[in-house]
Amino acid sequence: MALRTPLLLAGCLLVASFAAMADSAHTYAFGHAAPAAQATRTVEVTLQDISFSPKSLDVKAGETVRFVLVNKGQLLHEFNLGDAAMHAEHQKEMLQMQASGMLTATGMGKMDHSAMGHGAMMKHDDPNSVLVEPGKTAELTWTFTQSTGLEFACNLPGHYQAGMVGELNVE
Ligand SMILES: [Cu+2]
Repeated sequence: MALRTPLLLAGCLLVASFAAMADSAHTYAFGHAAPAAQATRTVEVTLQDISFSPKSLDVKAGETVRFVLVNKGQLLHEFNLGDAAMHAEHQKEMLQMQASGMLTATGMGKMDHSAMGHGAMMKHDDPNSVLVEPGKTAELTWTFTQSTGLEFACNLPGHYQAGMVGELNVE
């Protein structure tokens, strides 16, 4: 039995890394994730219950921006870059993740190995999004490639509808 657990873990990691590779191949018309070292500008965004500060952001096409995301609330929040249609889609996924126990109101749910196959398919690792637990700080660095109108949003169930969304103008 001593050998069995590491083997199982290795299997899980393998599944996870394949999924991550598939996801990183996913492309976005408005840009791509970048290493923080490439950023030419840092923007701090505060996440609260339930809003963002500042409420809108302006960036330039071609700019690589390091977003520093400070969760000063009591709830789990997300910072997600996309257009309104992308956010609507992601909200459906987040609802499923919450229903399955992967996400709770305040953090990531417990990992249940019996649901591993299911969980790997639904895990939250989109390159344009980061989850920030209460009291924590996270980062997302993104290169914006073309001028467009985007939104930065929290897609946790009910948060977008409660106003946790801001305009992100790429000029
Ligand atoms: Cu939120």
